[in-house]
Amino acid sequence: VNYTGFSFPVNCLDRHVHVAPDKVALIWEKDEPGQEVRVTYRELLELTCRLGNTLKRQGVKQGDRVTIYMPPCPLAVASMLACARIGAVHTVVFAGFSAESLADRIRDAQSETVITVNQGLRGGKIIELKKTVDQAVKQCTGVKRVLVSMRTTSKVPMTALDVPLEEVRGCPAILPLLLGKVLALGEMMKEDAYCEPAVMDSEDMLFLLYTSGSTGKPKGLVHSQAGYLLFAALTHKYVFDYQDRDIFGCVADIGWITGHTYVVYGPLCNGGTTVLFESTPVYPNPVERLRINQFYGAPTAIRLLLRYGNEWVKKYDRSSLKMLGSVGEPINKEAWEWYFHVVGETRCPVVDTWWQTGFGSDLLLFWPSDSGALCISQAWPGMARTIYNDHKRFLKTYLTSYPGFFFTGDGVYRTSEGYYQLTGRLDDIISISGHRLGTAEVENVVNHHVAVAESAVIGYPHEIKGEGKMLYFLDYTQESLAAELQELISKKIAKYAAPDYVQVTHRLPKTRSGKIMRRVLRKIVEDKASELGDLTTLDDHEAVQQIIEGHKHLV
Ligand code: 6R9
Repeated sequence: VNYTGFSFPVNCLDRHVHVAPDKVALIWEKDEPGQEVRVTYRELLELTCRLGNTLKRQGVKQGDRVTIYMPPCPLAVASMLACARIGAVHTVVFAGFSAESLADRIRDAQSETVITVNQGLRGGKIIELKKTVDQAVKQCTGVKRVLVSMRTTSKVPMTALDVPLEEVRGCPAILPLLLGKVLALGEMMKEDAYCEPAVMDSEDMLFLLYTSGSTGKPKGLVHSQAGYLLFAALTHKYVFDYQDRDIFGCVADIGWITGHTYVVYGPLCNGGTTVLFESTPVYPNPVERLRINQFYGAPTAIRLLLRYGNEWVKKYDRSSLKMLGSVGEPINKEAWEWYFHVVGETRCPVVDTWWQTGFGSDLLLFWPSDSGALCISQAWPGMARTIYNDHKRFLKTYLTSYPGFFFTGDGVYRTSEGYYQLTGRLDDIISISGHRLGTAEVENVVNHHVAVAESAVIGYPHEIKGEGKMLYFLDYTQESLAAELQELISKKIAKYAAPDYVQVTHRLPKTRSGKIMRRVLRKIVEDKASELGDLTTLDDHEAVQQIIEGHKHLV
């Protein structure tokens, strides 16, 4: 078979079905513990084709945008691949976003089609995803159809726009995803099991993914067909040393770029077996049960897990692990040490991968001067080509600050040997009495304290110093440690680095992918709690309210 010229679902599916049809492509680690579902390459191809044909019959054309609002599940992966197969552009929206955020993204992408499920399940809790879609769609006149799959047995109200994917006329509702096997039924079953892949140009749009800037509305970064896939496959193979029979466990939601590249496209293009985590998993259990070889996740999860101590990690067999990855935020020293020594038993290299939505894949891999702006001098295949409908903003954000370079917005140290260490976002650098201080530096020291799980250091306007410092931390013992932490920072870094105020909090405001939203905290300490800006990615609004309340009593 000559695959040249085909769009890449062929690269992710057909090519492997040819040589190993019964190889497992996806292991879906469901919310219900221990009930994993395995989907082979043959089954995933069939599901993708039937769904691709369904989309076509519903009127979706090459170049049309399709919004996917689903938790990680085989049908969500098939939806992404089905869009790619027919040349449509998918835009996955994290299934935790509100109706408003979803509506914003549907409108910006001008999507006429939404794919969703009746309900989601997370930590045993029902999430009314279809209801959220209904609310969002009411605000988007352009939406012509909503394809609905069943994740749970509950019927939900259907509207005139809805197309049930699995309903079988005259039969009791059969719930393919619940039966433990993915069978294409209902609307999908009426379709042919093969769908001819569209022929695309290498620079055609493959997907749009929204990432929220610190100000302004979320940017829809545009990824291309060929460059993106090449980079995804390449980095998945070489960064994680992925071998043919390995089981790859990336604990990212598919609504984040990490999920696109390292749950879906990278592993599937390499013919691998990839784990789809639906819930917040108790990691060591699936590592033992599924014999995961590479484990890839965010520091925020590692920091929380290490607070539970070593015993519960050690009681599970982790001998299958060969490689550990970290992504999303700077990994602090304590978390790194625990990950390396306890989780990986000093046997597994920890690869810290720094990149952004607009990069497509990992770009800098490091562990170890001067701290400066991290800029990139050359283009790479996986880089986003533009911001959807706003090319000027793309140029302004990335390409004009340092002419001739791609500006990342991150700060970095480089040693004379050429090692890099990320210090956090440049807008998180605090300038005190002329000293420039990265927030990550102070947090590194604070996080080392036994009572602190996570912390955030924030600058605020200070009459004398220019900027003062405010420290937030998560305290599990709940005693006040302010004085102790101030002393610790003075000793480990410098006196000027010690915070003026310390506020104890039980949760920090974070994005859905686990990044601490320091700009929200900054507004609070600047007494501008009414101007918090774009909060669509915030995962816990109550945490912010508590911090605002707590702050009133502090200063
Ligand atoms: C992949 C992803 C991008 C921003 C980026 C940087 C931070 C990501 C990091 C890291 C230090 C790492 N970041 N990985 N900082 N070490 N290993 O996270 O994409 O959601 O677009 O965020 O995340 O500040 O600029 P995205």
